[in-house]
Amino acid sequence: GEPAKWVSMVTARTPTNIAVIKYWGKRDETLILPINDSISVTLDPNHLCTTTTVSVSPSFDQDRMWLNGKEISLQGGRFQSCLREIRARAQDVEDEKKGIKIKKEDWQNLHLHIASYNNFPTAAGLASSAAGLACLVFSLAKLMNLKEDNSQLSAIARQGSGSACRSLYGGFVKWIMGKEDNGSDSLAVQLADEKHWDELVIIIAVVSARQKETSSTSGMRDTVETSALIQHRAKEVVPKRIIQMEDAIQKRDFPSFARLACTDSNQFHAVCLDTYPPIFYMNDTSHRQDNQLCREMESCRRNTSDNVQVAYTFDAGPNAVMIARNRKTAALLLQRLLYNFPPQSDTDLDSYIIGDKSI
Ligand code: 2P0
Repeated sequence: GEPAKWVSMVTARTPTNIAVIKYWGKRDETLILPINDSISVTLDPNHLCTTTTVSVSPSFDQDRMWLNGKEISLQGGRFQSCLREIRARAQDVEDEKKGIKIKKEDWQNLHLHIASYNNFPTAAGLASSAAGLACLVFSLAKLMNLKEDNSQLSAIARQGSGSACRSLYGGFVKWIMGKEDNGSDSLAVQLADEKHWDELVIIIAVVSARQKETSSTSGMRDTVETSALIQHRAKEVVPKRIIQMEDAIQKRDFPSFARLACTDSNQFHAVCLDTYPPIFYMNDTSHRQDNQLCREMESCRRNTSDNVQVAYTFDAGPNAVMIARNRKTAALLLQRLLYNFPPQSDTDLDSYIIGDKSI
């Protein structure tokens, strides 16, 4: 008779990550291999996360994907690279109760349905691709019973979007650029888990939830082709900062952490400005916040002998990400922000997102 029809499903949730030493520039566009190491903080999964359900059934006749309820194409080279890499590592799956028995070679012919939701604005420079691709790779790896650990999975997620590789771990994460041409050693490692420095609080000022104008992919391509400053950054500046940042994280040295994060963010935006044609990710509101945050950091440093309380970083979009030293500082910071930058529907400042650092 008819073979039993079944559906096997896995749901996973992955937070986004915020780089404190930035990734900007590739040495290989297809494999997504970067020109420098980077370090990030993974947010807790209650804010800014992607939830993805992947399912497989013999009744599915093609791979399909929905993002926030709308069907999207899976034809892009990056999706296909991830799917190919995962299928190549798929294992036998057996669930007697549900009558599911999949041999590893069957995965080549079985089709997938993927449904993904972001709980934050897509492509507004809030690293939606990081959480999305990390979640896709992780949930598919569970569905297909892969034996690879999270670092090995991160090298697959990397081929979907560079920053995605850092979302496979919580806490503080380093993406090692690697030396190999085939990308096998370009992967993420956890520097410290989510409990290591759990008094930090992250506040994101959503200056604009609109789609950004320059995609990271084309922006960093233009930078590598035209900026002289990027070579200096990748070869001279970042290698030293990576060592210093690892040390600051390990010692929970907030003043060093803050200084490194802020100067690295500013150099990233300087490199964008050094690109031809120049890339402007920050708008007037971000620049005003940047100025104010800089001034506050400076006055903290002068008045209280290096007792800096807040770090900030701006990604490939206008939104400010602030990292407060503890909950008390976060409460004070938020009061000042709400006073100086009140959220109003008739301005371009929409809201604040507050999250703990931990996963
Ligand atoms: C980062 N950004 O380290 C840096 C800082 C934006 C500014 O990683 O082409 O979306 O998919 O590898 O990962 C954004 O770049 O670019 C990014 P692709 P991705 O978080």
